[in-house]
Amino acid sequence: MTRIYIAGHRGMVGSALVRVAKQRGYSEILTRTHQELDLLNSQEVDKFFAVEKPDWVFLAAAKVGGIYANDTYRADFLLENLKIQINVIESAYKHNASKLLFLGSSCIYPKNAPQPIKETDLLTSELESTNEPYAIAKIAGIKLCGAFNSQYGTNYISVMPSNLYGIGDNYHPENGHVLPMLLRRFHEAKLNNDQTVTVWGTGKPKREFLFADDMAEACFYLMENYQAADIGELINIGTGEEISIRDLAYLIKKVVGYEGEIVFDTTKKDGTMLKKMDVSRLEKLGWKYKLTLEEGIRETYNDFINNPDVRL
Ligand code: GFB
Repeated sequence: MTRIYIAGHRGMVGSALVRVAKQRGYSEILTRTHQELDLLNSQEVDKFFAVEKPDWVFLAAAKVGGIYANDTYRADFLLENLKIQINVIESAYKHNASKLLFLGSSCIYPKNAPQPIKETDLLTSELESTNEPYAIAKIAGIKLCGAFNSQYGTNYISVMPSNLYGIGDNYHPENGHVLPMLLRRFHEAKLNNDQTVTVWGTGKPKREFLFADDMAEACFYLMENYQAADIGELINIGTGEEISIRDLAYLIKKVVGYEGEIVFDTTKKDGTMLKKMDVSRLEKLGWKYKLTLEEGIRETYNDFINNPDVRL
């Protein structure tokens, strides 16, 4: 039976990977909390791999956050993500993991990349400043996986998801991503009978959103059916559909049932204006997303309401 290690299992993507692994019948699923295994500590990581010897590794552990967190904690985002990636990828090699899936992000692509963004657009022009440290760390992870594959014949796959949302997201009032932050803000405005809800920026930027459990299905689909050689250096995972932040806000307003007004705080940064990905390569490999954005937001809102601890 394949022994699977899911690094970052308590995060939104990691917990979706655990759910999907169980649904697909995997029984040897290794997970460690931050207290049990500090992924920033190379000795601890090496010892874990030496003892547990996982066959497959899903590297979903990372320091993540929205535009404000990325732009504020620039050194932390670069340093911690480089350390996590180097420790896990090197130990996977040293202890003969047969396959590894590395989770990147659509923010690795140039801020003015032609739309929809293709995998070949990587490093063709400058990055978006607000999340450049995170993007550089993720690009380094992609390049490290590719370098191991070329020098040592390993089978490491790098996947680039669009903006993700879903069960167990981070609802931090400052450091979260746009969708969970707006969901929480509209919910609290409804409870408090607030007249208005503020949305950051102009509302003009567009984003592509993928439900985390759809993303987890795509990860297992690729790991079960393809090798790194079939996929190339990286592959986009998304819906290929985009929505403006403004329209997203009105959609969330509808799902939450908030009756007040929406105002835009243009003193806050917009970040990248467009981030729609070309997902045709993944579709050719036989995978397509399931949940529409409205269905996904409704499921996420139910999780938010029924699990108050996600708001911590
Ligand atoms: O999810 P988000 O913070 O990050 O989306 P990015 C930011 C966009 O949503 C900007 C607008 O245009 C913001 O102005 N926005 C509106 C808000 N209201 C809010 C709000 O209340 N909170 C937030 N956070 N944004 C991230 C990268 O970029 O994309 C990460 O920073 C990662 O590293 C992620 O790559 C996928 O989409 O701009």
